[in-house]
Amino acid sequence: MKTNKGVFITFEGCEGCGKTTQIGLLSERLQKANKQILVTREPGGTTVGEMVRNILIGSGDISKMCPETELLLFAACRAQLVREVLIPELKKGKFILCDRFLDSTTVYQGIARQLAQGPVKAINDFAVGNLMPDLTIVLDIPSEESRLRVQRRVNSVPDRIERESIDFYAAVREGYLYLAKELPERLVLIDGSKDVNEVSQAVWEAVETRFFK
Ligand code: T5A
Repeated sequence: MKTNKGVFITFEGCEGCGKTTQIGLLSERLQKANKQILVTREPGGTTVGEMVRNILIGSGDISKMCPETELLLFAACRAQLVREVLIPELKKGKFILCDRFLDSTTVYQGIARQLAQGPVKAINDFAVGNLMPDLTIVLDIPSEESRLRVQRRVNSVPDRIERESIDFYAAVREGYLYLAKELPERLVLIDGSKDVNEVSQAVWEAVETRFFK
């Protein structure tokens, strides 16, 4: 059921796939089209969410965190973001661009961490209520490229999840490819290894086709 009059677009993909870059470029194009934009992210986007983000991917030693705890903390951030920000802002008619949403949990905790799909889906459903993205852009890059982009980042130490093995990166990529195949009506798969401008054009075409034609 659609509970809003705005447009909710999420960006997904593995580490360093270019979500932040593409959200910035899409935001510029939408502003030129006189749309009201809100950019947000997960985990985070609210005071509570940013505090939980610090636990999840901050610098504290949480090497003992089990996958179940991780799942619940990501879901807690999402529940807060949905109710505090997304629903009210969509009701105002905004275009919301969100860096990650429930598909990240399905892929990272469900597929890559191998938690049981049933509980992951139930917790995801509980966190989002009935709010689903109108469109999800999945930026696909090879796992090796993903790792290289993380390592090349200046002034940034890889976080706990970014320090995972290449097998974990590969499982994340495969997870997104699987989801894009399963849910073609919502997920659009875009080759994120192309030049930034080419990727941006592909993102724009996906948005234009859905919301401006
Ligand atoms: N997570 C999150 C879960 O496990 N479960 C969940 O439910 C949720 C919500 C979040 C972490 O939490 C996990 C997933 C993540 O591990 P984060 O810090 O928010 O961590 O990091 P990411 O979402 O992974 O985002 P990044 O900032 O690492 O990457 P982006 O935003 O995808 O990529 P971007 O735009 O910053 O680009 C990365 C680099 O690549 C270059 C950029 O210049 C930059 O240097 N680049 C390109 N280079 C070549 N060609 C292109 N087309 C390029 N586009 C960008």
